Amino acid sequence: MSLTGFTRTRVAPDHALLTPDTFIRAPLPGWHHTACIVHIAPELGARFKMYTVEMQPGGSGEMTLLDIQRFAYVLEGEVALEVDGARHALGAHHFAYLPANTPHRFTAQSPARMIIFDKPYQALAGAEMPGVVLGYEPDVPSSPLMGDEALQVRLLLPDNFSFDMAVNTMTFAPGAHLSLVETHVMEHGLLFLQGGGVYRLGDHWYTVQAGDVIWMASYCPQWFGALGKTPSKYLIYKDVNRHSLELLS
Ligand code: UGY
Ligand code: MN
Repeated sequence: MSLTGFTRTRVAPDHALLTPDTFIRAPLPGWHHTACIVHIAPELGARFKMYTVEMQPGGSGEMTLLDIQRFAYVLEGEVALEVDGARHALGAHHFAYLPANTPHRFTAQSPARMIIFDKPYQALAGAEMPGVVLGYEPDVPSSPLMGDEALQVRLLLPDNFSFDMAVNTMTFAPGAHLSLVETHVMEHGLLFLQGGGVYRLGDHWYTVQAGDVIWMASYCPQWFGALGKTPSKYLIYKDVNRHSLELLS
């Protein structure tokens, strides 16, 4: 309960920091016995949707829209995923990518939380359609970002032109930081998984911590420095591998 009217949440034209004290829960089509917290959406200026689903045991989720691909990352609890006639058990840190127009159903086996990224798929002439991807984040090999061993990146989706989105984790050793103020055409949706530090977004510096969500619009200058004595880690979405000239038509 806020008695002061204070929050770290900030919404600007090219970025947003959304902290858990300001989250609002609501139903969404396709999700049953599930509360949804929409963090990032076209209403904010984004070209994708990022939301948390809080599922009761037996709660379920399906795709109700055409041509929308989905990436789901389990934060907590046990979830069964039925897709292509098979049933998969997903626990914390398991993830699933469902290509557009792939019927599927998530069913919570316990109280469960997942973070979801939904995005219209942009097919590319000459590239194969992507397939279903399932994985467990700790099993994905990591590599240093730009040669910095203190900053490890895991690519959760294959790095090829079939995919028009990437979802990665980035783990910063205490004191590690991005080596430049990145300013790029890709937009981001980010969830802090652990630790915290200082995030520069545009001309603002924010303290951030586990549970926070950040939206970075295309070209939003961005930099992060990790604070504390334990590693900091975030899950980060970006759009990749496509020309954006269709936005002109
Ligand atoms: O992949 C990225 O663009 C990433 N390095 N950005 C970020 O962490 N803000
Ligand atoms: Mn970036």
